[in-house]
Amino acid sequence: ASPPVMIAVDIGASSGRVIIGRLPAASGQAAGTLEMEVVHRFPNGVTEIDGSLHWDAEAIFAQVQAGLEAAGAVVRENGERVVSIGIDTWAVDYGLLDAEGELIAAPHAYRDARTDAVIERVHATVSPERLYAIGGMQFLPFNTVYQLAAEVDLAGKRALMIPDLLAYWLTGVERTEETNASTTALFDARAVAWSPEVFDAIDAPQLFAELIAPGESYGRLLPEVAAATGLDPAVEVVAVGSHDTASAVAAVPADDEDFAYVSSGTWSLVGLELDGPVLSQASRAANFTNERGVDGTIRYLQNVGGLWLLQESMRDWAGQGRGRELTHLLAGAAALPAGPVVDANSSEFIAPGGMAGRIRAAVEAAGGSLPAAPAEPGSGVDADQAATVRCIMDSLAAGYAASLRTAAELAGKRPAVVHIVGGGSQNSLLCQLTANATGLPVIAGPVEATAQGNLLVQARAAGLIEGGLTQLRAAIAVDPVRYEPQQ
Ligand code: ADP
Ligand code: LRH
Repeated sequence: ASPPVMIAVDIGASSGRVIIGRLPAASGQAAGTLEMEVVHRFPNGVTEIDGSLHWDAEAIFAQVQAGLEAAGAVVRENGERVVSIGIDTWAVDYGLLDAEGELIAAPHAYRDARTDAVIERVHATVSPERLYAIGGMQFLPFNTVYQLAAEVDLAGKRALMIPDLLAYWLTGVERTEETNASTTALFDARAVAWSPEVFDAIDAPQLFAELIAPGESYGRLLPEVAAATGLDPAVEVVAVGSHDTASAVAAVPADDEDFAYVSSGTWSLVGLELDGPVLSQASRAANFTNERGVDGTIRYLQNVGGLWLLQESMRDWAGQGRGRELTHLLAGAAALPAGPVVDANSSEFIAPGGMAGRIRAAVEAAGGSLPAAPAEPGSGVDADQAATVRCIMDSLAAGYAASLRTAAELAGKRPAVVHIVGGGSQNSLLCQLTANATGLPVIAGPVEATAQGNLLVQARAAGLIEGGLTQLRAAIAVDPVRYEPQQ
């Protein structure tokens, strides 16, 4: 029989990839190790339409189809067989469908400011305390509950979260994957079900589709999708931790010791894996979230501003004609001593644009300073750029350490190690600063943890691997780099 493979569609806020995963059979006692082949990469980002920020979902879907077509070609060439496709993306955003099941408009992106006007109104009908007691969500201005409250007319409409929208376009089946549903603040963390109370409070119909858990199948490919991609119509689209962070945490290469993690990409998601939610007032006051993970775990974590601050600073400099390579910027920052820090968690950094200037302003507001931009930019990394990048790294490391300390206190845990996964795990300055700030060893990698978590859940659904997260984690491909805390 032809060897089975899985396809991961993993789309972050800054880029997407389509990856073929193979899980060779275990030999003797040792579990097999996941092998990955990236067949398609594409940039992602928000699009401004009439002054507000959106995702071009149709363009993203075209990239997904292109990736599936590329994967299909590789698989045919190798004489393999695709058993399933799994999709993960960022959380909280959704597309609205009309009565015919057509997408009404490009989905709003979470960095859009439209919720500013409604948050107080929502809190007047359902208090932040009550919202937390139900959903256990960190207050973030873009939580789905506020986005829905900002919609003008929801009558007769249906909503699908972004990964579910892509799965719907592949299969024609409407479902809401559970880990992502848990990020909406419309979800009851204890009942693991939608919360009618919260929908009522914002006067919205319960417009999301029935829940589906990681490992369950949405259904088979639509004939037209099979024809367009060259894949077999028998291929199933299987739910994974469709919230990218859920898939990333599933692929933290932890062994038995108590661990903390940082899923480091556009955002940094910093926290612990728990068996149950922490819904206490102390937890609310500390603004920790209880997102659902694969296998019913709880991702007890906090969103820290993340490499978005760096991405946006780089975009700024490129616009000024002094774009610099990431590796050069990081080397420039690593050569400097620790400098001023900003609160990377602050909502002042959520919106795009003018980031380097906003960081400078925040440093100055706190009484510090960064070198001025030169009148005549040099050919290499300028002093202000190196100092800004250094500030971002010091601020992220400080933010990680503060979040982890609080998480450990509130959850009554003592993590022995911090795993950093995702694109940021390649940032050795950030990894070392995190070890220093937390006083714990940092284990960096894998870079593509999210895709690995996605593929391993599919592999288990296909019967290629058995067991819980411990067994799945034993199959992760990683050559981790370890950083010891230094003074
Ligand atoms: P997302 O899934 O949110 O789009 P990723 O996990 O792909 O994000 O991480 C993207 C980030 O990874 C970039 O913003 C960049 O800072 C970092 N990164 C990518 N490549 C490297 C590298 N070679 N060295 C250091 N950092 C890197
Ligand atoms: C990371 C992420 C994060 C969410 C944010 C919207 O990609 O999914 O977990 O909070 O995007």
